[in-house]
Amino acid sequence: MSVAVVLMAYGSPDRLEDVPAYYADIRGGRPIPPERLEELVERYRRLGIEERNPLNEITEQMRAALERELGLPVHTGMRHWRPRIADAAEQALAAGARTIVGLVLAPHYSTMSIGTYRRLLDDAVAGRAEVVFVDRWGADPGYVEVVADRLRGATAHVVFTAHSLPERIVAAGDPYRDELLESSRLVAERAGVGDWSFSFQSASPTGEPWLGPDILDHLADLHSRGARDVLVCPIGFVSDHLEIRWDIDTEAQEKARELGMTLRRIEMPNADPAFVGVLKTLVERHVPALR
Ligand code: FEC
Repeated sequence: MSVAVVLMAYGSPDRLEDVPAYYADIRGGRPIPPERLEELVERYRRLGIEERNPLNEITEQMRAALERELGLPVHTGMRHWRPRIADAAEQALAAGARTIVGLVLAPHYSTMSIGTYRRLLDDAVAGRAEVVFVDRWGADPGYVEVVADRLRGATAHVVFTAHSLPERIVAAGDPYRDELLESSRLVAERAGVGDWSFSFQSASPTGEPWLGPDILDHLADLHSRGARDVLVCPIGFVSDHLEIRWDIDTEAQEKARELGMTLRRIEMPNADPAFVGVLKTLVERHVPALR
């Protein structure tokens, strides 16, 4: 049996000049208001992404570390940038993979996130190998411990966050919000943190309601209830990318400052060996022959 892993992530533009094409990919052909494009270019510029993108380099570090740990080929497949999920699948097949494990660097299932990654991988493989897909891992004890370890001893109010999605997914029975709340509860319990809450972040103005509360409103609410020190734990993300470096470290930080609050956030798992060990175990658990 020849096994390969396709490690999937949202993806980030390689250079500043790639932002228009990257954004067009995210929008899937729907028109982009010019001011929104300018705003996005400016965010990437302020994060220092001109000729190279340190955000994609983190994904590469995770891939290389997982490959080393597993002793199996691991190929990166990006949802919105290069190398594409389809490129990763072709590489795995060309190297003779008969079983392809699909693992997304996002712990919680939603039809709009993990469901889409799964469809992209299945379509790319098109029956030429067996696809074993890891649908969710937000309640995995190893992952819970990696995050809990970053919260132990916290005295500030802990705010768990995750990417928002259009509110209509809840009525459609999507498990995303429930999985996020359960993950937050498990991590808080494991870390011995009693004072915590949850909010969404990074909603897009697409003209329909998105899941809330948004972190910026939530900070104001916490302030009005007397909180002054906040520790943000982005439970729905695992690496330092735009949604962390901009939406939390820049926007939420500014909001906290305006309110006279102190805001810190946990270090993201990135390529921390303990987290790579969690990813390794997830792969092994899904392919019995690897155990
Ligand atoms: O570091 C980077 O350069 C990329 C950071 C990034 C991550 C990420 C994760 C998720 N997104 C999810 C859903 C949506 C939906 C839309 C949407 C829009 C954007 C835009 C940027 C962006 N997202 Fe994102 N997302 C990241 C970046 N995302 C940039 C476009 C600008 C904007 O609208 O603010 C709305 C698309 C539309 O317009 O129709 C929906 C979900 C995740 C978490 C799961 C995952 O990582 O795949 C869900 C990282």
